[in-house]
Amino acid sequence: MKKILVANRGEIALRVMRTARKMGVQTVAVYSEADREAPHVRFADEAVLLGPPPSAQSYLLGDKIIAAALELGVDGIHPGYGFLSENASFAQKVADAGITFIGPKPHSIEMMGSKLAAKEAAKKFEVPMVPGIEEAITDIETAKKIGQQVGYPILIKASAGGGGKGMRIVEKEADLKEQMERAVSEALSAFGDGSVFIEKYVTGPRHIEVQVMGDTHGNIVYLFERECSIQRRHQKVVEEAPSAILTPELRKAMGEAAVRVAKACDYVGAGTVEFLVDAQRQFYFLEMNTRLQVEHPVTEMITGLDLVELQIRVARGEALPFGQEELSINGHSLELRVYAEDPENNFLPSVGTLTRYRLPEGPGIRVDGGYVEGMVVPIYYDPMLAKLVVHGDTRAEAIRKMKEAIADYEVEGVATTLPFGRFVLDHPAFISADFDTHFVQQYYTPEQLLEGRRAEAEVAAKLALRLHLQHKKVLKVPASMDSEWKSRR
Ligand code: MV4
Repeated sequence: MKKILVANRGEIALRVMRTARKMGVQTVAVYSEADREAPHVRFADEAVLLGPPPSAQSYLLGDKIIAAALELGVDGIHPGYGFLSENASFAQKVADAGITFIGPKPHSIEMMGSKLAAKEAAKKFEVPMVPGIEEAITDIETAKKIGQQVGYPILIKASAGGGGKGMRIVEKEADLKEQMERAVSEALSAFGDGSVFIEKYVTGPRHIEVQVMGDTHGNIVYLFERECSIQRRHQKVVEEAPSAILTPELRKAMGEAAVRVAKACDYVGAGTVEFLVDAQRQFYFLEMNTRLQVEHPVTEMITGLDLVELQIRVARGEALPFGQEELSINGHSLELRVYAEDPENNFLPSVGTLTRYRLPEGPGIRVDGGYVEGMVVPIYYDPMLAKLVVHGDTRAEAIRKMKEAIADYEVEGVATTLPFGRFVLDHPAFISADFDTHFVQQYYTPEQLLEGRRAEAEVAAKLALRLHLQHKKVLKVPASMDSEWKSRR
């Protein structure tokens, strides 16, 4: 593989191209009119304009991207995350054009894209699943029966959904009919597929996912877990690896279950198997994401591996350069997603110009970003500015480092989720690792940040007062009295 096109933008496009360059592979960027000056375009060896800013007219134009790749003699396409990354027909078209799709095979993407097909496949491989049903249900009588079997509350999920889209909680049988009808019609309009299924609703679970990596020689390993319970409306905010609650036994059981899920869909490349873990530490398979995830850096930090390099190597047909026994966890890593969103104002996107933008640096600090000072944050795409990632020998050290890094991160011109990150890291429930997916809902109100700011303002005021008083004292010193203190200044 000599030339790779990255069908993405922003931080992930840059991150992929950095590894490609490190491996001596040429890079091609694609971009929209909003991204003409973007760092991923400047970094690439070549760049191709796709069209106007909206994704549907640029980053989602699979055929145009493939045509550009053919013209430039590209032999591999990396899709990043989002956009075309989990589009089986795009992966197929790339292969049909004689280009390597740096990711799983189209049929693996397709199988895991259907939550029902995924559950059916996983069930044959003895992967624990939430009590419920692995078939699409249409009639209310069947639904009632399942509800009675598993007990309320139950959750109706859309088969074509995922990542929290198309879910409905039903508290009691009396609500079932109405909620089912709504779920089906929502699934139809959102995904063009009205298939829904039912699971027992696990209350207060943790969301823990396992990174897997497979090659074309039938080897699949797990690269341990990421704890992703700190999320807001299905948008992850803080991720960490390893999870503070897994025992070595549970880690091995979940890792091996994840590998079985990957085997069930004939997986190649980097993938993530999502689990729920309940208060009794039982784990249940939820779904598999057939892409490199946003939060993959925390796995890289604790394993010392470059996941993009591994993706490229297995896409070239190389065998994984290690076996499961050779892998181990080193230290602890945290990631904070820095969004241009205002946490004091319901996380509304905060667009504007980065009038000041300085990144923290130091040992154990990594920032994966795609912005520089002076850039405008476009309204067309995900408003993530960067991922702030730290590594420490222990969880406590990682938390300490993250707090320092947040303090050293300077942004002016747009509001960001940095203060929200500070709130999370200061919270006793986070520090003691005693939290679940309801953390934000349970503990966060915008007033908490205002409190933090008041405390900061108080310190600033005290400092100002002290300086003022010192200054006054200096002024009072008569000019003739040349004290040692004065001459030293
Ligand atoms: C669940 C659940 C509770 N019980 N399934 C949300 C994302 C999607 N992957 C599945 N999700 C959930 N499925 C059962 N049977 C709770 C969630 C859930 C959740 C999961 C992971 C991370 C954050 C979450 C927030 C709310 C609900």
